[in-house]
Amino acid sequence: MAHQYERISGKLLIDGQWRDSDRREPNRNPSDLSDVVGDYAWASVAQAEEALAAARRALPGWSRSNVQFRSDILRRAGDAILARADALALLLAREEGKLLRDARGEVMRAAQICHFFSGECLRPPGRFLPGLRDGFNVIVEHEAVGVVALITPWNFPIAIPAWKAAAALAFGNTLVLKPSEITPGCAVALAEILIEAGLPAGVFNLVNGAGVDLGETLIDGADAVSFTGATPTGRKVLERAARTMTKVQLELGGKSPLVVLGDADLDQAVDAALDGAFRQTGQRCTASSRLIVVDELHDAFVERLAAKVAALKVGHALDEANDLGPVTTEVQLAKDLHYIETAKREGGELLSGGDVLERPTQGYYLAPALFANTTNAMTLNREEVFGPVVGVIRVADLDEAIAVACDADYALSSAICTRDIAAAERFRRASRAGMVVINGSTSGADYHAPFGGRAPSGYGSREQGAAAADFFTEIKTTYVNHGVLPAGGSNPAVKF
Ligand code: TXE
Repeated sequence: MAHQYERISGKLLIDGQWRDSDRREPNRNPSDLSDVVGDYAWASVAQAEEALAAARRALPGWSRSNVQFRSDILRRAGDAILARADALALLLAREEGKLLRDARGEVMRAAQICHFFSGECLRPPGRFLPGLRDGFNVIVEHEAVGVVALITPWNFPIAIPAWKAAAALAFGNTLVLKPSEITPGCAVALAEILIEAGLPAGVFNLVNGAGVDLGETLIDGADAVSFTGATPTGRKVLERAARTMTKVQLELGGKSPLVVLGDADLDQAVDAALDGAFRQTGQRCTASSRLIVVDELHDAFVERLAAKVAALKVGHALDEANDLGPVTTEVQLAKDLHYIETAKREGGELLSGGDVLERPTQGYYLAPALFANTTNAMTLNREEVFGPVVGVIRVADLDEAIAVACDADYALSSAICTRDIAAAERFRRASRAGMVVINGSTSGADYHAPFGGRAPSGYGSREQGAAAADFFTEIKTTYVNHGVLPAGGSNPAVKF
């Protein structure tokens, strides 16, 4: 029977048991507020503590489990996600408002990540070194960090939990996942899939609820916390973690520049801007949220982009004819409208959109907004909107473009459209961002490459690919005195 997530009665997963709680909250579909996607148990602090204790009990067994055993579980989980891709995509589109085709792409990414880390189980980093002292060998092992708390945002409700959890599990950690209380459905589905794939009780625990209520307990009780969310929230996580010296990995906000030079392929640059700024309703931390265009191409670029933005169809996430779904929450919609009014007040010229839209079903629909004549000093270009609201900044040349691009309080991603490879290299070297794209939008990362940015867009190790081992393992250097002396030149023990 094809798997269906008609209406989830979301429970907590603690020590292998699905548990209810005293508090339950409904989640509604931002495309159609009459559609209750599910009602979910919200964990108490005591239940978060129970989950941490379960993960602690499961750690000795899991961290020293057979790597093929671990690898098989992650492979089965990836297979199960693929088998349920349509049902998971429908659930994701209903709870987050992401277009169904984008939701399906995110589900596929979650499956690919599970398969990738299934392989990483078998090749953890580590080295064997000959000892400097006669009779010694040196083993450099990467062990599990321990109990890890994963705190995730609402904009990628299955991919981000998957890319944190699969990496954590691959390297022998046990974990407590606290998804965004706005989109818990996919996290519940992921937990079901991992349990069915054979995860022993207590290895993976799920506590839903407000991070402001559960965050401190999770940070205090874990050996490490991997957090993705807004920069101000990330700062609170870091401050709290300092008290217990909990290891911290933060993936935070962005204000990523897309630079367009005069020799760029105009259609490619416009499509990169349209995708990077507005796809997924602009709710991506790597969104191209500042469009920096040199005089030579500025007017043609703005004219063509404005026409494409005006033509974007905004509507129900399940209607494949649409280009954008709704904004995910009422709070986010209000934030988007605030930045639109502020940009107008500060002198930006609104070329398209900016209005709340009425649709057959009640939801949070916003016409994507494009501003021209904006400056890098405007609030719109200083602060993260995290919505379909973007400004164009006009510059004279590459030098000014680089100066404006680098003048930001974020450093997550950046991009440049140009045919001039020397200009691209100058931009790449100058960018402080953790990720750079040449001739494309600032969004769209590969799961086998490091993902993330510099502070204040990130803190600690990068995620994904082989870089994930930096956060999810701790190095242990072991000196073995086996006593077999060298046949040739020797180096008698030197006290150090
Ligand atoms: O963030 P929030 P949201 C950024 C994105 C935007 C924001 C949107 O750019 O700024 O995140 O996501 C929990 N202690 N990124 O609204 O509010 C909360 O319950 C501990 C960047 O979700 O920060 C949720 O589970 N936890 C990113 C999670 O933190 C707390 C990609 C995030 O919530 C807490 C995605 C607290 N005090 C979004 N308060 C990237 N760079 O990759 C809340 N939470």
